[in-house]
Amino acid sequence: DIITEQATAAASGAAATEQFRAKQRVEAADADTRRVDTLVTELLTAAHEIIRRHKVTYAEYDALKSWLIQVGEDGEWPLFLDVWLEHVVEEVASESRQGSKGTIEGPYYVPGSPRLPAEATLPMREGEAGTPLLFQGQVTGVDGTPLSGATVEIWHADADGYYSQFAPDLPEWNLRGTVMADEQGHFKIHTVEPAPYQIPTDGSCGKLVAAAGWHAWRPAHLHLKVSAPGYQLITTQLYFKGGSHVSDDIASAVKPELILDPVPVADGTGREVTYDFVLDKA
Ligand code: MBD
Ligand code: FE
Repeated sequence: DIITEQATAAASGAAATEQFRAKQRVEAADADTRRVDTLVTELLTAAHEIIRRHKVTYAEYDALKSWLIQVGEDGEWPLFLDVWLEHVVEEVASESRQGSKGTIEGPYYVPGSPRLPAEATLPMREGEAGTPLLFQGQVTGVDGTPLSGATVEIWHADADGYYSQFAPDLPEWNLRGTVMADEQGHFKIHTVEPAPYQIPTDGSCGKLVAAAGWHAWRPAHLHLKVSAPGYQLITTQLYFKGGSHVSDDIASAVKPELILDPVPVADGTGREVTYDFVLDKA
């Protein structure tokens, strides 16, 4: 494992690259020649047209070349692709699904988080910062059938916006867990509210953001993978109503159906929200 000892773009990028390699779905060698020809030809043709239309100079071409080299050296290809392209891949992949909305996975998922019972507190440090959050709900099929054997995998940033295994000095599974819902598909997860997340500003993606005059923020979010035997897994994220950057996510991954509106709990110690997941048959 790459141990993330520094809070730098290169350190989190190296960890994200290693995670991606471990779960990679398709090898280039498996690809269909005609499909590769079509997709790559169209991509290059689009680039050629942009170069002509904007009369791209050699200085700009060289700036692009050195930036692309640097993205690789920083290990930021997973970050770049997930922030600026994945949302459209997800849109296409989920076109025909009827159940709950999904959205992008992003670069910071790690499989194999600790298995927890239907009501559980996520692994966290003593005195973990952030407003306590009770996130509860039920997993059903499209026809309303409660799904026994459902699991709710959840991972999210801490109150400083850091993900365990991608930033230094955090316990390995901090704010990550695999919750086994009960026979009726119910789950109750105790955690803390995450902070908005700023993509690393000291690497090549940060350089692009600054050069283009953009901002680097994602709204605070919970990441989830929800599944049950015989049903399609959904990968999604949930956001918080009224939070910063809900309407200008750098990763374009917010959908109206994914916005939570938690209410204060009676004893005043935190907030709670109910959100149900509806899965399509496999
Ligand atoms: C994140 O936390 C994230 O969810 C995405 C999609 C990209 C960068 C950081
Ligand atoms: Fe995230």
